[in-house]
Amino acid sequence: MRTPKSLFTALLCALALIVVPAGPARADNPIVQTVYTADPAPLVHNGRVYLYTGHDEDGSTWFTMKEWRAYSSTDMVNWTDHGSPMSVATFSWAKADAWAGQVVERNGKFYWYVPVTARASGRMAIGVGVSTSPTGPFTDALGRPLVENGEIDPSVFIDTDGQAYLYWGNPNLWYVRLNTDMISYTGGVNQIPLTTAGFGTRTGDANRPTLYEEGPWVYKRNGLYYNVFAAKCCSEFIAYSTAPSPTGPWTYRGTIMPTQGSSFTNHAGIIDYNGGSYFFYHNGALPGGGGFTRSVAVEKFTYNADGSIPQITMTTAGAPQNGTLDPYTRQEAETIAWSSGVETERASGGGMNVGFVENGDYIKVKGVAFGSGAATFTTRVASAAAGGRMELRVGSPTGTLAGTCGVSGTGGWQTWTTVSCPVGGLTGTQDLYLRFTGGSGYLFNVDWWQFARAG
Ligand code: FUB
Repeated sequence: MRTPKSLFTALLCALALIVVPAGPARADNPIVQTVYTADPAPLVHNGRVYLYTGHDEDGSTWFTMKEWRAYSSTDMVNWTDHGSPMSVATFSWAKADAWAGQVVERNGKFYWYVPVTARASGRMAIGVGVSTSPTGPFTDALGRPLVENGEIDPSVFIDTDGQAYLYWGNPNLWYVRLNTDMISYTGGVNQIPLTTAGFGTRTGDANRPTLYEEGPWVYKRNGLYYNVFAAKCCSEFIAYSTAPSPTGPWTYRGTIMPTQGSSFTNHAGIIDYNGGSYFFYHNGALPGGGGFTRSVAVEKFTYNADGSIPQITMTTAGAPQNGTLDPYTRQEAETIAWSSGVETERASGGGMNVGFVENGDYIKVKGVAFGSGAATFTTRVASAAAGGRMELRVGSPTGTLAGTCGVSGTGGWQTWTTVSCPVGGLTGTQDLYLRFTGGSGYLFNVDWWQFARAG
């Protein structure tokens, strides 16, 4: 038996019904609508952006987080869901709290540094997952914590000379010099002095005289070292410091993102990709969202000429699309710019599929380059129920109908078949909506789709 759709999804459906019909194309922030996500950690690898997040459980009243999630994109608006490649259960010595981590690649292996609560001590510790693929699965690299001092939020950075550093901490700020194996360190655990010159001045909290709170994100650009962090509490804002070396001395440089967005925490990750700079953060923007039900979002920005970072404001529009999506190659159904009602799950044949689809749910795929025209749509579907219809619409969920594919029952939610239908009017670059219609209950699952060109 499949579980009923979550309260979260029901709220999202309700919002979609109120806001979406006949309106303009929806904004694309937050990035993920199928679950609550938090603590973004982007990674650029082989021309693709991988986005690692935490997962706030529906209805949380604390940071109730059991697993991490992974997504990827080449255009910053259509994100492919890779599910959960690592969870608290990956670490046999951990008991809870899949909090903010970061993934780095070295010598073909991907290392995921994460804070979790250690079973034996009950304290926060930093574990390391490892995989040969950016989408996992990840296994415990050590079988024990790499470091354990009760503090959180690891950020890892490999300098141009090959020396890697692991930073972490709340309320303090620590680092170790990682060895090239990325799972051991030399030189002991070092504490970065939290001076007001380095991290700004906080008033009203004698125990925390500087603005540094948590969530460091350390990187180098044009020879300057940046430490972007969550400042003050609560609510947090995002600030940064710079230094001439990875170990300081740090100079406070001011606010990047002011307190905004109905989550009392924020958490930043910054990358350069395809000539642009991108700032990832989280807020409480989805229906039911708040401090413990957060969502990851992204904005594009440009560094000032002197290397300083401009102030960035949360938007619902998000980053502009970087390129277009090719409908003539196979696209995973879980590649989504915006969705309403649907969820994702592991597909029996590997990867993910879209499921829990009900009448009126839809998926938006942004900037689909149809060129001179598409003739046929083909999709891989499964249904343990009676099936339904997949409407292909342009511009909005109620936009012009380009074609309809009928889906029959296949005898199982993972019993897949391929169906095709003719389409018309799909030329140029359009936002494509896959809209699901049919009777009551769950209709069918979708694994992938692809168009064929006219002529
Ligand atoms: O997500 C749990 C904690 O909330 C993170 O570790 C912090 O950075 C804050 O975002």
